[in-house]
Amino acid sequence: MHILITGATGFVGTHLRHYLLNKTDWTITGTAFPDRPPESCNPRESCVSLDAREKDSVYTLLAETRPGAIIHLAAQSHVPTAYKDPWGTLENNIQGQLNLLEACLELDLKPRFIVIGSGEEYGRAGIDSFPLTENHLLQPENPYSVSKVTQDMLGYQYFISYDIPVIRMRPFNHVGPGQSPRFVLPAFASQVARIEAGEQEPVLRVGNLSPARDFTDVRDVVRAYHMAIEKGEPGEVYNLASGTPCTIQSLVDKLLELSTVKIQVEIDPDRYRPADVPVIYGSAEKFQRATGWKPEIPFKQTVQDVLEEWRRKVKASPNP
Ligand code: A2R
Repeated sequence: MHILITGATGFVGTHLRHYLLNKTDWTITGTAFPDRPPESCNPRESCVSLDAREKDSVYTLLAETRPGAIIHLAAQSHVPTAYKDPWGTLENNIQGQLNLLEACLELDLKPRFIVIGSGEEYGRAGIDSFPLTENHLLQPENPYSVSKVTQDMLGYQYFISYDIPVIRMRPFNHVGPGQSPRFVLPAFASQVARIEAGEQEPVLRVGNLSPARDFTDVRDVVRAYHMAIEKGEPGEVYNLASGTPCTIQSLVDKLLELSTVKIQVEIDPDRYRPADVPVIYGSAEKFQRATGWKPEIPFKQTVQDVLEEWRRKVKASPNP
């Protein structure tokens, strides 16, 4: 089996490539943005530059590689950036996926195509709707989640219209080593590591601590994507979630528990988002029934691993 992974050098893509190289005998083509050269490759993978917005480049790559599966991870994945540049996010996320689907059509390819949506597609929901199932209304509240609803629906449409075996995933928040400090856990863990190293005054600057989110370790997420390829039902949509809400406050508490020094917490209004959905958590029961997947890594372990990662980074190079 040959698999194409777009966005292969991103947070999830990096874990996914390592996972698949360890657990399968598949060969991989991984794509990275043209101005971010791919890291060195394992003999079973080739790394290529691709801007998924460029139709001809996508067509050429698919014609050359003719993958049996595609996991399309390439996306503008950061909500605050989506507020700053809504069209950039919509264009990037929709165009990239459309190019891949159209290329499959033109080349008469039928790869198992994993479309990555988001738990954010559900937006705000009444308190009695939790945990959210796949049947819940989609009410996206920011440009990023609108782009994800569109990717999700495009995937469905190409399955219905052209029988491309698209399997749609709606992962809720995922966290773990390697995530950019633009995201909440590494943003806080990097500060704690700097404080411990004496590089920052002992004040942790945070945004709104009250929202509750559903966190799954990225290593459980990539295991799920592998299972989706093997056992997911084409045309179906699956949530990927822990099923447990966790407030940002409790995430901060876990970090403070693990810290070796005493730290004060200070609210920074600049870190607030225009609209923060108060609670989101989902049910992955449908996916569990289809594949047997369950998250395995406890959240405390994830927090510990991310903090350790930042301790190493700060030690290796001050102000990483
Ligand atoms: O934005 P960059 O320079 O970090 O590059 C990202 C890349 N990417 C693209 N590659 C090719 N053509 C494009 N038009 C394009 N747009 C973005 O995809 C980055 O290397 C990768 C995505 O990785 P992350 O931002 O680290 O996202 P993550 O957390 O790995 O999420 C993977 C998927 C995305 O669809 C998210 O929306 C979803 O899971 O949560």
